[in-house]
Formats: sequence, structure tokens, C-alpha cells
Amino acid sequence: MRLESTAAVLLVAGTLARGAGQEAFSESAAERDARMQWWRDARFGMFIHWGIYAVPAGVYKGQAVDGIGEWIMNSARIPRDEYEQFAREFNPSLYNADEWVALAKQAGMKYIVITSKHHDGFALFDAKNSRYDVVDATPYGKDILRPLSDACARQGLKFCTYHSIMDWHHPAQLPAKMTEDGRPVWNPTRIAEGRKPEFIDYMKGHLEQLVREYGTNVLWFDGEWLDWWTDQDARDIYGWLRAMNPSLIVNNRIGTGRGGMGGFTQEGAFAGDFGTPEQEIPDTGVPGLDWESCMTMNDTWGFKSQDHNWKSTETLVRNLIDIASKGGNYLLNVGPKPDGTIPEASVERLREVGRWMAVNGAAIHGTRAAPFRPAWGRITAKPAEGKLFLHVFDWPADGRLVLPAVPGRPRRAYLLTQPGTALKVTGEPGAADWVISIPASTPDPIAAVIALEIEGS
Ligand code: FHN
Repeated sequence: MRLESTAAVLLVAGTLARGAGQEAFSESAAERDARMQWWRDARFGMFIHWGIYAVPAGVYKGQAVDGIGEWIMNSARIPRDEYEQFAREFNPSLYNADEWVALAKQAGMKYIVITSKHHDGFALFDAKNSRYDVVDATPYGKDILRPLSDACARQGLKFCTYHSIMDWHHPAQLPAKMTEDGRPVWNPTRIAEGRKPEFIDYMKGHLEQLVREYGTNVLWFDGEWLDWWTDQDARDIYGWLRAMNPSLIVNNRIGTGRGGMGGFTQEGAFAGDFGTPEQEIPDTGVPGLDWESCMTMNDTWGFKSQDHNWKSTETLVRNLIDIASKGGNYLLNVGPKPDGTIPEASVERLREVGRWMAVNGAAIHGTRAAPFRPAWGRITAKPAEGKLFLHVFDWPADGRLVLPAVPGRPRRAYLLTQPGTALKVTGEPGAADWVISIPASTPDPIAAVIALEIEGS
């Protein structure tokens, strides 16, 4: 469900403002702004869904399995001991963390969120409280997160980790039910009688390692839709995490209220630090609310050998612009293969996005939502610099780009492809229909960007 009405939007914003950890961790608005600053300025990150589910890659016992790749243990009703076999085949000899980070960096991404443990319970790091991890249970025998965290530090990106509360491997979490032929339906798990404290200790052991040893900057929770996981559990874990690292950022899926509101948290539920619309972009931004749209590049998060439904680079760039124009972040997913490489179709698109960002990154990074949306494209803003960035999708044929009333006085306008060439701007402060005279044809069919500097805005 999209947030249709302004009232609903403001209601959610109010909830989030109240619910954003005030009970769990005291913080002033200024302190929160300082903590969120890098994340808000980033606007663009890489999501990585990787694990032993990349081994079957959507095929089980010779049959293609419907659904997203990382869900194959549930989708194919695979018992734990059978699924564990995939760990014995996981040997990503071509994994190169520096190459992955360099690919994200050249695309204009400022942070990377990687699955430290997905619903299948398998850890991509050297978990101290488990041997069901990449170091102890695979022929690869090495940590995946450590080199990625180090590569992010070297190349100036923020290292962040996804962590699933739902865990289809830990014995304290039981299948929802069994099929008639006795195979497990894992989602959503039930908690074994009296074993919730044991599981929470287990999860806290992972989280403490991710914060203290791997230096995660964002904890991206997921798998929270469990009837045994409570709002109080979320508040307790959030307060415990922030006490461990006051700069840590935590998404709203630590809480139980994501519900149907397009990834935002419902009234009264604990909302963490940002909303998480998934595979969608809200109709509007939400003043005072941080949010991030996470999306796949094809139709699956985890690698599937048969999913070739790749979005075009134009779609990816325009999603990024649309999201930034509404004050959100775009978390774009890659699903690496079992050999440790990122699918070529993903690499190609990220390189093309990088070519657009190399020219237009200033119109995305460090921007904030614009107060209006023109018919011909989107607008992002840098209020402190008195700048608007006009992202033109539909290039006017008459050489006139018409703007709605803009507060202030137009000072200068230029294409980011030709910063030294001023464009003629006519318009009076506050008057409607400012007009920028533009070339006959667009310099970039994906989106041409015009910077508009304004005095007294
Ligand atoms: O069930 C997961 C899914 O596998 C994937 O990780 C997405 C990404 O946001 N989150 C959950 C579905 O909402």
C-alpha cells in the first residue's frame, strides 16, 4: 500500500519521530541529524545478497524453483540437514572484495549492505558462537565479510550488514508447519518452547561481532515478521546496539510494525532510524522521515541462474533520481554467483550507471528532496548552496524548459555536461513559469541535468 494522503504521511512521520528510539536511546534532534548525515548525503548504496543459496541458484533436484533465490530452502521445503550440503559446495575462489567495492564506488554508491546471515541461518563471517559459517563449514574456509569491510575502509565506502531475525537453521526456531509428506515449511518460524532467550543471546553474539569486529555502520534487520518477535524486543536490541556504538544506524525492520505501509512503520511501533520500502518508490517523500527503497536489478535478490529479467540502465538511473528527488536512498541489489563473481549483466549496468554519475553525481550526492515535481522529470535540491538540479527525462522540443514558481531570483543555469555555458533564464521571484532556454536536443536521453543557482531562495 502506498502512503496516499498527506495526513497518513505526516502521521507516519510523527510516529517515526517519536518512535525513532527515543525510549530505547536518548538523542537530541541535532545529534540524530549528525548521525544520519553521511547516510542522507550518500543517497545510493549497493545491496549484496550472497550465501550458500547461490549454489542451487534457483534449481533443486533438477527442477526450477519458483520464488526469489535466497528463499530456496523454504520454497523447495528443504530440511536443514539436506540444505547444509550446499555449504560443502560453496567455494567462491574468484571472490575479490576490492573489485566489488571498486565496482560500487565507480557506480556512485557510497555504502554497501551485505547479508551477514539471511533467513537460512548461514553466516558469511567467522561466527564465534556457531560453526554454520563460511569459515568452518565450506571448502572455501575463509571469512567473506572481513575482506569486504577492509576494502570499504581502503576505498572510502561505508561497510554495512544485513541480518535476519528469522533463522531456518538454529534449533530454537521451528518450521511454521510440515507438508503432508513431512517436509518443512519454514516461513514464518515458530519459537521452541522456552528457547527464545537462547536464540536472542545467539543473535546478540552475531550482532556484537558485526559491530565490534567488522565495524558495521548500518544494521539492516530483516525477517522480523514473526509472532514471537515483539516491539519490546526491538527496543531492547536497538538500545543495546546504540550503547555499543552511538553512531550506528538501524533500519525499521528491527521492529514489528513494517506491515503493509509500503515499508514504513505503523503508528506506535518502534521504527528504528529509517523506513524500508521494498521493490517500490513512495509516491512522495515524507518530510522529517528517512527512508531507503531497496530494489533488485532483475527479479531476485539471491542469484538465480535462470533469472534474466534485467532492468534497463535508464530505469536504474531514473529510479535513483526519483528516489533522491523525494529525499530517499536507493539500495540497489546484486546477487553474486557461487564462484564469487557478480553477474555480468549487473556489472554492465553498474558501469553504465557509473558513467551517468561521473557527470551528474553532484545532482544526487548531498541533495535533499525538492518541494515540487515537474511533468518533464524530477528536481533535487542543495538548499545550503542555493541550487536546484533539474533532471530532464522528457526534453521539450520547443527549446523552453518551464519551471513552476521558484522562491528567490534566478542567478545562473547550466547543463552539467557543459558547466561553462550559461543558459538564458527568465523569471521573477515567486512568479510562476520561469523559463530556461535549452538546446534543441538533449545531451543525455537517460536524464540531462541542468543546475539552477538561485539567490535568496
Ligand atoms: O525475505 C527477504 C528477502 O529475501 C530479501 O532479503 C528482502 C530484501 O529487502 N527482504 C525480505 C522480504 O521483505
